[in-house]
Amino acid sequence: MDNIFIELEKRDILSRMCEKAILIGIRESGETVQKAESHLDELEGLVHSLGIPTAGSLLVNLKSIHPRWLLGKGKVEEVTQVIADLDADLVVFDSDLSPAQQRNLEENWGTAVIDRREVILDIFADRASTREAVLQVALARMKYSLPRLTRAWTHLSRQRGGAKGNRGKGETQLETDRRLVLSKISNFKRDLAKVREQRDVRRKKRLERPVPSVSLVGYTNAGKSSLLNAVSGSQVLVEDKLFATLDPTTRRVEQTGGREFLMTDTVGFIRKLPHDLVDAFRSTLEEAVLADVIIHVADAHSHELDEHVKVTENVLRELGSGDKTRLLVLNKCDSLTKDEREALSFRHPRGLLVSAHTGEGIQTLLDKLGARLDASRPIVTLHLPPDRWDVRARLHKESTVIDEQYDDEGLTLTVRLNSEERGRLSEFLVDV
Ligand SMILES: Nc1nc2c(ncn2[C@@H]2O[C@H](COP(=O)(O)OP(=O)(O)OP(=O)(O)O)[C@@H](O)[C@H]2O)c(=O)[nH]1
Ligand SMILES: [Mg+2]
Repeated sequence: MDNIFIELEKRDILSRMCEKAILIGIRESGETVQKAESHLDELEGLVHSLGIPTAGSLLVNLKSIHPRWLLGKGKVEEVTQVIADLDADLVVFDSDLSPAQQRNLEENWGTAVIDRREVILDIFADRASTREAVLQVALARMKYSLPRLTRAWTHLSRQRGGAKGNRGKGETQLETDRRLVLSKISNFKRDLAKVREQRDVRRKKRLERPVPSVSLVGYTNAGKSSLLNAVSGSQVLVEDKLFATLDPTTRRVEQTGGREFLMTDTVGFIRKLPHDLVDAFRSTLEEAVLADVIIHVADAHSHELDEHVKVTENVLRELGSGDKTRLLVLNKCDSLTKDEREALSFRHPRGLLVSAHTGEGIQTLLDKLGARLDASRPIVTLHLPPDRWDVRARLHKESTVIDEQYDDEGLTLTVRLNSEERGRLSEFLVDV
């Protein structure tokens, strides 16, 4: 393998080699301490998801950005002391670091330094299991690493006995490395296109039977997979970890009254989700937002509920589904006090209080969902003459038949049809 890819791989597993992390939260001007602290808590959750224990954390008021280190010189020295006191080998920033800042801080502190984006990329890399997810994450990682190649090269040249006097050679090498990575990126894109083609074929197959579709979207850890399990009685992986789900999982849900729908659980969102990841997962997410109804699941117990709702709405808008109607589910209501419930209902009058754990509110959710789906597929009556049994066969295969009655003149069917089907079968429609 080319050296550059070995270097990149080393970088990819860097955080996994670390044993004790210090977290640095940045309080931006105008941000409350409480909000900055809950962002820091979220970062701790992310780092924990990587399996790295946190030894300590610092909240820094950032008045101005120091181009070399992001932090001011005094702060950098303060952190040096904290690292020594706690014997940490990793420093994690909640905000983005430029490649140069990252390199300067690593050299200064003698520890690994990563930012929030890299943590999220690492988690996604750990979780990815299907070929599509693996490729998507690898692509996002490469794009993240490309501008950081200078740093990879610095490490490499040091190993080879110092960069001094070698500078010219180093830069030529850097160019070659860049080209190698770019060509790897285009290979990934080609492989991804192939995998997506296969998924499209599977999706089209599903669409041959026009069962309505519902997707679950929302902030990570909101309880989307739990809700899918509660509604469909299945056993999708549920974990108290951020980004437990990366690949969309679809389940068929059948209800009484001839209602059925496909419900898809999907990757969760998070604030400052790296753009490369949104891009990488765009095709999987777009499929989710194409659903007939979108259920936005939020964790009602979280202090940051409103921010989570906003982040999710923003990503949905970015994916082009900002105006599609959706149901807001305020999950985990079993953990709320009576007062909290009232306050929440006041703040989110349209939100449905639900608990995937106790089942509270699930029936109401299904009723609302049913009403939305029914509105798009009303019940109609069709009458088929005896020579059109082919239509009957097709209806049974492709639609939801609720009832059928034979008589002397043929067959009367009660069916649910969407507008496209109603148009196609208009000659058989009976006015009732
Ligand atoms: N108390 C309570 N906890 C819940 C409820 N629903 C889910 N949880 C917990 O919340 C955590 C996350 O649940 P998941 O269903 O994995 O959440 P998710 O939205 O699929 O998360 P990602 O796949 O990581 O985006 C788990 O620890 C669940 O047990 C609920 O109704 N009440
Ligand atoms: Mg999940």
